[in-house]
Amino acid sequence: MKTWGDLAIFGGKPAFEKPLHVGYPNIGNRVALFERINDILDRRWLTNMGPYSQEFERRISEMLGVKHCIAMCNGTVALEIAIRALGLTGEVIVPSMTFIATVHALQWQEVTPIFCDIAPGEFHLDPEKVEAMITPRTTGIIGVHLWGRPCHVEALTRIAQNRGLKLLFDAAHAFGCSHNGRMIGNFGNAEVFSFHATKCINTFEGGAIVTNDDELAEKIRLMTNFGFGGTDKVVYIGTNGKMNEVSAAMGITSLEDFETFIELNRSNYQTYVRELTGIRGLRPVMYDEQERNNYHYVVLELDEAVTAVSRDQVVDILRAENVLARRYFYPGCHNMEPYRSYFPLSQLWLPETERMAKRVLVLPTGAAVTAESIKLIGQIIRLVVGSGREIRDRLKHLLPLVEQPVAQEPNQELPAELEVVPR
Ligand code: T4K
Repeated sequence: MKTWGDLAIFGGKPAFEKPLHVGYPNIGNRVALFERINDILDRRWLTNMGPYSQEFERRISEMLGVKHCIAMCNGTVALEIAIRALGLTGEVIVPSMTFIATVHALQWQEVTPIFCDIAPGEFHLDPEKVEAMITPRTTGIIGVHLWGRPCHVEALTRIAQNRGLKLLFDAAHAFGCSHNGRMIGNFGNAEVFSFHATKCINTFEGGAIVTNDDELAEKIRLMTNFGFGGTDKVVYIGTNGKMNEVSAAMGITSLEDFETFIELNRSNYQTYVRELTGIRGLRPVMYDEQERNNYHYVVLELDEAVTAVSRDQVVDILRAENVLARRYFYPGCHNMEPYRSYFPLSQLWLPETERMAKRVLVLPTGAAVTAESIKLIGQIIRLVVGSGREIRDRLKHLLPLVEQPVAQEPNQELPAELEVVPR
């Protein structure tokens, strides 16, 4: 058992020999995967809506009870295609408390992202603030089911219906989760999943758009394959968003082991909650046990006013111990380029996002950890918070390990390719 003087950040031996990663990939049954890959090679059908990609789509539709699933090469392209297929233009309301891809997908389509704050003490768009930010130029809302916890689906749906707006959900983190007993994937005009290596179901790189709207699904399929409506017949502007067969084979193999992945995540999450509950100034972010959850993101909220050590200091200390905790999603998209230059005053209307982005950290889970390693991580965090003042004072003499990017001035001279004036 360490004392705080033995912490690796002060020169002690790291608690873990090898780094423990957030987003350590789930692999599943290798034999089944290799069999499928051999089959792909034998068949010589490597991509372009092949049998594995069709099977992957079918399995997802069945699992979620959604009419259409269109598999994609990654979640970001899936967002871009969904934005385009929904006809979003002008302004779209979006949280800043998300991964940058949600926002870039809009800007990439030359749609202006309008950052809206999260609700106090929460992590999701505040529906009241969304309503207040609607202008004649607004065409849609993107809600994000952050860390697999569903956002305010009903309130956003009501607003979108009343105001004639499209509603898209970024469900990158929420595959296998439910809301009011209904699987995520069935809400809004469409929802987008990511199957990146770091997600609970992975296709190396991949994503999908799911929707119950036949016409929209048809449009998305065309857009995903260059607009081809038949051989040599292009009926629509499109791009290449297709999922290849090896990715689909990985996805199917992942799906077969999904319950095992979830069970491990759930057990890890419960161990973390046991180890980290009751520490003053710390709050594990809970899942709603009435719903289906993927338990894929273990998130901790830290109140520096109570713990004396800051969230960044805790992350530094953990990283020195080889626990590579992440600050998802610091510093908030509005503090990243090109958005901080477009909206230099946005911090003023995003106080809750600013506050929350400085308080949360995500801990390694899945196959990266064991119950023993979680207990050790819990002990380190307890120790650090228990000796918060002493550690804070001693850390003053050390340089931070994690980058501190917000203290710069907004970039006044953007590279030419970023000079897209918000329209
Ligand atoms: N919307 C939301 C809300 C999202 O969170 C994301 C993606 C998207 C949209 C877009 O979906 P995709 O286009 O990516 O399908 C990672 C992922 O690359 C990204 O997919 C994910 N969200 C985001 C939350 O996490 P980074 O920049 O943090 O990646 P990186 O390289 O730092 O890796 C993350 C952690 O995973 C590290 O601890 C290392 C570990 N790792 C990573 C890979 C690739 C592994 O252990 N093995 C691996 O193979 O973005």
